[in-house]
Amino acid sequence: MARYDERTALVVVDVQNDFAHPSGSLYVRGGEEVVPLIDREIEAALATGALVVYTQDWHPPSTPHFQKDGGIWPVHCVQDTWGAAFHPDLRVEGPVVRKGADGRDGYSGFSVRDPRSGETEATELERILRERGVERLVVCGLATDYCVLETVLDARRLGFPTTVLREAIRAVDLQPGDGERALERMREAGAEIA
Ligand code: VGL
Ligand code: ZN
Repeated sequence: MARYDERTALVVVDVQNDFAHPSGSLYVRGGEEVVPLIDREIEAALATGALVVYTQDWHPPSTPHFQKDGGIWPVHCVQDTWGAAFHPDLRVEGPVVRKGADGRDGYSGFSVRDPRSGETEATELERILRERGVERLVVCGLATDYCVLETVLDARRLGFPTTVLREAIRAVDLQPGDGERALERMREAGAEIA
């Protein structure tokens, strides 16, 4: 269990059916195992008055992010579908940041990317954290080698001391070892892997 206080926020990355449920279209192996662990973190965070923020991958039905439209991923987390909904056992009590609503994508909770021009733009995540006086982050969720990785790298660029909850993340591992390499990159960026 991480330590929480009013200057710490727990960031819960993409704990959605398509990643966390065994019948999800981009199921991350072991994804459902992190849900009870994350719920315990959420409870501990809320008990100390810490903010809990959630991100949600939120794609339109067609986007260059999907294989069928020229990208690499099976269709997943399409807006307002079962796959995009949070896992039913996840306790949701805090602001939700949706990424990709307008067809932009990218993996970080802090920014979205225009798939054609490559330009990036901030989401509301940083503003939410700064407005509440958050100084330090604890990150968990899915997937280690994509959205967790990019969210943590952005958090470090923005200067937040960041702890990653190793037991409460899982990797896609398109290539064996991707998850381990992602952990190494997060460590090199100054994140604490707990
Ligand atoms: C993610 C692949 C595609 C993630 C999102 O949440 O890590 N991975 N879209
Ligand atoms: Zn996605």
